Amino acid sequence: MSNNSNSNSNSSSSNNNRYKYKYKVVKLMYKMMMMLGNDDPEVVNKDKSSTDNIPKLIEVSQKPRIYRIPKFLTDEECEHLIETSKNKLKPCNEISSGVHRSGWGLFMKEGEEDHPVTQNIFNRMKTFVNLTESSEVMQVIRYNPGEETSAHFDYFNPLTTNGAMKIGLYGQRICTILMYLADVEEGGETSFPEVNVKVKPIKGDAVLFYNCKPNGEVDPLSLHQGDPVIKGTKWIAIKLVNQKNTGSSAP
Ligand SMILES: O=C(O)CCC(=O)C(=O)O
Repeated sequence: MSNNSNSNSNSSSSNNNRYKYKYKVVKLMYKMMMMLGNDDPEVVNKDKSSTDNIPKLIEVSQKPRIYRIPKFLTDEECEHLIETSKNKLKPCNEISSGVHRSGWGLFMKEGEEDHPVTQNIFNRMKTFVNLTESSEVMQVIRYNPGEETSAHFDYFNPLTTNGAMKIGLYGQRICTILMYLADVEEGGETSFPEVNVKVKPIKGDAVLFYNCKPNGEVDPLSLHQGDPVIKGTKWIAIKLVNQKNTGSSAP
């Protein structure tokens, strides 16, 4: 009898140990999954209130995920980006392929991204997304009246050899942060024709949109374009946020 009770208590304590061990393994796996998940530049503070002194995200569309960020940049930051770029712009059709752009632009050199003003902007972006080292260098574009960018996707197409190679090298362009550096008198909206959304350029505001669905698949609804400017000059800065942390920048 006593032997039996001993063996019962032995087996129940070994069961307990087994459960404890299983629980620890599951907890560890969950932790690892969360750490891996942190590589995704997901939106992190959309519910923070404006009193936190962090620009607030306003949802414009759920599918695709589009957020407007009022007053993301200060006037001084907008002017800094315009002043440091305006004498170096090249016709966009010389610097981009596959998409019809008729504006003027430049890709910042990596050293230029080290400027404290730019670093400050990147730090602000990091309150919203996981800005990995492999994210591409910032681009500044100016459009005069009549100039535009045709409808396109920012994601690399995983079904093409070139797209798959770029995903391997730089990581998928999971989302895009587009900042407006000046007001535009008329036209120049950023349009998402698949969902009938138009974002008006307002100096200092930004639009953050996801090129991929939450499950990581590319999102065809993220098709977007820069409508022709009708009156005034449109200035934007673009930061493409890549998923993978390779320590290098895509061209
Ligand atoms: O000009 C815009 O509003 C959009 C520009 C754009 O999508 C691009 O240059 O890739």
